[in-house]
Amino acid sequence: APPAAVTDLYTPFWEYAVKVMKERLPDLGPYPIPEGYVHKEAMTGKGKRAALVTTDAYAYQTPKLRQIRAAHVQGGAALQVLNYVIFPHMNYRIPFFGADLVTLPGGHLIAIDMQPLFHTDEYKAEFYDAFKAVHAKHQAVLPWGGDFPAEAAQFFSPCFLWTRTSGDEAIQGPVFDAFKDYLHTYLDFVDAAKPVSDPAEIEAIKASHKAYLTYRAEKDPARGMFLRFYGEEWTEEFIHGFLFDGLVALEQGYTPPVAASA
Ligand code: DBV
Repeated sequence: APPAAVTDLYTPFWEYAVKVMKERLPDLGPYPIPEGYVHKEAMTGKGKRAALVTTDAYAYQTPKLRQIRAAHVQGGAALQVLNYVIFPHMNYRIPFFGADLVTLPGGHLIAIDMQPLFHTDEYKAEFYDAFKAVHAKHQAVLPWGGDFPAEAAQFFSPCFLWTRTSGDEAIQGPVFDAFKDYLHTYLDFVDAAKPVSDPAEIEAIKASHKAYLTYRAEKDPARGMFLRFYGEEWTEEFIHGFLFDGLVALEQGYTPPVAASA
């Protein structure tokens, strides 16, 4: 018989990320999570198919990184999600870190990227040229994930790692290896990042964050799942009040913090 599917594939990813962030981001501190959204559970299905689905939220920040957050959904071997995004403060040109690690009854869907703010040649040279060979190495051992919504293409980088696969070994081996490389490279960007002070450039960065946040909040592929499990009020607050809360921040007059030393 095939080995029983692993019911907790993504905890090692998140534990690794927290360990590395604690090592590499000395200013790491907690980021507030709205009351009642740290942990949620509900029963789904009936009879023999009844199962508990839990969602846990985690969040941090640093002087350069406005919000580092993750949502971890666990409902047995056929329902596991770790969605992990880092949103820099809007006076830095660095990309977003984005990982969407999804296991559903049909298999695993994995998206890992450092999502660009701009699509200029200069931006590509700054952040992606040096990493292209690493991306190619990882993508070569994972089947390309196929079509994704055309609208989403503008939010991915030339180093978008995208796979649909089955078998837990692929997650524990090549996907985990790729995740580590992307996270370390991203933290290299954070180390090197210098604040932007030109108001016009800050406005351009804010506009790019706004477009990304708007797309992701409106098109969140998890909305249907969350609605089924936890209802509308919880779902919309989780999406707008936590997962993509930068939109609210911008509406409320967000301005990037003044850097202590440039
Ligand atoms: N995706 C999220 C959050 C999730 C989540 C916050 C906490 O942004 C889970 C949960 N993603 C999730 C689920 C699915 C996907 C799919 C449950 C499966 C939905 C389904 O099949 O029912 C990358 N995630 C996807 C898809 C892509 C991504 C391309 C396939 C969507 C499709 O085919 O319609 N990451 C995702 C994405 C962006 C990103 C769309 C856009 C910038 O960064």
